[in-house]
Amino acid sequence: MKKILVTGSLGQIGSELVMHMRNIYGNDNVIATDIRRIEGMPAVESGPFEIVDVLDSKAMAEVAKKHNADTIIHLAALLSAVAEAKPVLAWEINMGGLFNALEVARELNCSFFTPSSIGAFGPSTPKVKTPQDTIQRPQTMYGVTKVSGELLCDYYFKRFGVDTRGVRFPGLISYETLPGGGTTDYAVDIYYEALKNGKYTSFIDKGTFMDMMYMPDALNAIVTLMEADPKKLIHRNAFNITAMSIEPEMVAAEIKKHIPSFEINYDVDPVRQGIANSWPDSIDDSAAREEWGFNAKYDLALMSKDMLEKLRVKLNIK
Ligand code: AKB
Repeated sequence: MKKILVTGSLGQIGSELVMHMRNIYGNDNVIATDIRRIEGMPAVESGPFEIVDVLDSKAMAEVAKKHNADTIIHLAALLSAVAEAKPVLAWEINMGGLFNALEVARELNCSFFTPSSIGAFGPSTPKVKTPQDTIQRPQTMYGVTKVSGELLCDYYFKRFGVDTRGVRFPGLISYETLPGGGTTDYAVDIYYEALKNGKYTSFIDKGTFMDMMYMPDALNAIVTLMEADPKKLIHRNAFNITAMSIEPEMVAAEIKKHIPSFEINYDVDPVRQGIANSWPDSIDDSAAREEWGFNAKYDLALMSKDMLEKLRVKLNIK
């Protein structure tokens, strides 16, 4: 990776990934793009930034050519809850954007990364230690776009030789940028509310296990996979990766170690609960460990400590 173009770079993953990769590859070598420009954001201010709507394939190709991109990290997509509320738009953005980005990668001979998700599984998938290769019949529009995306990336590799790679991300937790409209968002909101109000009302019910990961591990995973020896990659586009399988009571118990008066209660959102119920409780990431050495550093305890410390500073709470 020498010149890396990132789409959706002001979103939850992109805003941190751009800064992480600029530290590794140099500010000028990571071209941040997004559908809008937000002045003051580090990804906008610290290196090249271009407005790109991923549905405008011509504009995307022009920007990639202008900067001599050799790698595309395609992040622009709608998350699960928003996609369920706006399924037509979700198909357009998640599939149309991906198709356009893959075409640019094909034309310019770029390496390519795009994330899939635990949302690519469905109710008929084995729920515990979900295998790398298994039944994928999701019943959400998000899931449909994620499985289709995995297949499309496989196709571009096999048919056109595009060096496509990807992971199935679990819920991602970070203190920098909020996720927008996911099912796993409770696991981010809870830390903000713990510090601001000392209590949290969860839209996901107690006992609902889902895989999660702290953002630093997710950023490392992207870079490690993209730098991995291609000869060792058997799965390429849809590696299961995880750091922890948790449910709301476990997060609350961890927060209580730092804020003893913290309280959690529940007002379950049937849509997001339904989505969560259709996802695995835990996934098996042994293929990622074996093929490219994936290894998450943060467990729930380490992540919670860091989240609370960093958010205290960000929110200016003593
Ligand atoms: C979501 O909840 O939609 C995402 C995901 C797990 O893909 N965080």
